[in-house]
Amino acid sequence: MAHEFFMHRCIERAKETQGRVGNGALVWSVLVREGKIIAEAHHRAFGLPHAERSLLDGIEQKISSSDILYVNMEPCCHYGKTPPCTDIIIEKGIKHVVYGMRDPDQRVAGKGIELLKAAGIEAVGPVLLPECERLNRGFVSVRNKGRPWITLKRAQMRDGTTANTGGARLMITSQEQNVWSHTFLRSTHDAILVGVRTVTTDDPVLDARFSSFDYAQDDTQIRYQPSRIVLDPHLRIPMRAKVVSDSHTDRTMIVTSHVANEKCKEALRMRGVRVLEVAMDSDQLDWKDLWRQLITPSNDYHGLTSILVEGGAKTWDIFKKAGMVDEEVILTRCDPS
Ligand code: AOF
Ligand code: ZN
Repeated sequence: MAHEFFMHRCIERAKETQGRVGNGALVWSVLVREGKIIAEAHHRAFGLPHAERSLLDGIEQKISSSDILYVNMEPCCHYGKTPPCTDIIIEKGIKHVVYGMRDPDQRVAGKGIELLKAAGIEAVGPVLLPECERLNRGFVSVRNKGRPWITLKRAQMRDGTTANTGGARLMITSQEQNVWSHTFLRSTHDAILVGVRTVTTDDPVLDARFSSFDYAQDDTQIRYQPSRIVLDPHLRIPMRAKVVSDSHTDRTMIVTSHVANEKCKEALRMRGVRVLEVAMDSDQLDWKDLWRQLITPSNDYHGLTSILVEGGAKTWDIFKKAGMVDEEVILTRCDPS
């Protein structure tokens, strides 16, 4: 029971790191002495020390043999951008580790747990496995399938219609539904994706402005803003569209083809937009190429692990036909109008 209690804490707080760790895992760690948390730390951002290392590096008290280290993912045992967490756990004299799930990264994949056990450390887990896997569904998807976790979101009237026939913007969801979807969908994915037609009709901002997440006790900003991805094979996006002209253009990625207008590409790049040139055969996306570009860090881009596809109808179809859907959420207007 106690193990679940502290693991739950790791999971809840690890959610705060959404959007900050690039293509990495959301990880939080707590150190418990005689039933009380005496220290906690997380993997703050891409390239920075991991949760367990941050925690153990920062602790001044001597570790006692009954202290328990909780972490929602198996401690790593590889040299990546930072040294192995298993090293510092052993070095500092931790004798009990409770982990939430195995790390699916091939460099770890159970070897972290084996290493701890071989060093005489008790390693207990998995604990709250479904919750831990749900939290890191993006990271697991990238490591196991080579593509981000994809959620499709649709808003529809009670009769199933989703748009005005004339192509004008149609507001379907209530304010309450907007708060829900900004809090539980937009704020829990690394990026929101739409087709260029949605941009030309709705001119959306694609942010999480109605999110009810705010600030944690330690001032960690929980509300982060997801990246914005526009599928635009022929580069039809108007230069006045908000996603390429507001003050957050660095959060925008346009997915286009190699043959689209070079001048437009350059103009967008000058504004700070990331333009991804993806192989396409008569509008058929080369998915492998797209996923590779989105999940792979390069220079100041750290990759992503989850995408919320918001529309419109053509874009949903493309994703559904290709089988690129992990979860589907349909919001239906509740009042009779
Ligand atoms: C942990 N604790 O807090 C995290 C882990 O490139 P690096 O060095 O940041 O390593 C990334 C890998 O480390 C990632 O793929 C995953 O296997 C693990 N993440 N492990 O023990 C942490 N974030
Ligand atoms: Zn680590």
